[in-house]
Amino acid sequence: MRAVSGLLPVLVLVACCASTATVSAGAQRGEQCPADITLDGIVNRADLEFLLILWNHFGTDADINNDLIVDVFDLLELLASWGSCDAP
Ligand SMILES: [Ca+2]
Repeated sequence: MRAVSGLLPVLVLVACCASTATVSAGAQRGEQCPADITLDGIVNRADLEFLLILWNHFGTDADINNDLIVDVFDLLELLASWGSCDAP
């Protein structure tokens, strides 16, 4: 039960935001800021939405670490990069 309740915030976020996000398979990630999936110069909620929508998918733009699957390691990298791509 504890594991299920831990996933609840993630599931709620996906449910709430999946309809408003758009997925562009052709977008290229910035080399300076690979977690900036949406290429807007900042790693934020929009990037998190893309990652969660594409969770467990292969060969997508949300595969930040290029290991061919979107998983917890991509999420951790995104969270570590949170904020402006120009920040030191
Ligand atoms: Ca990955």
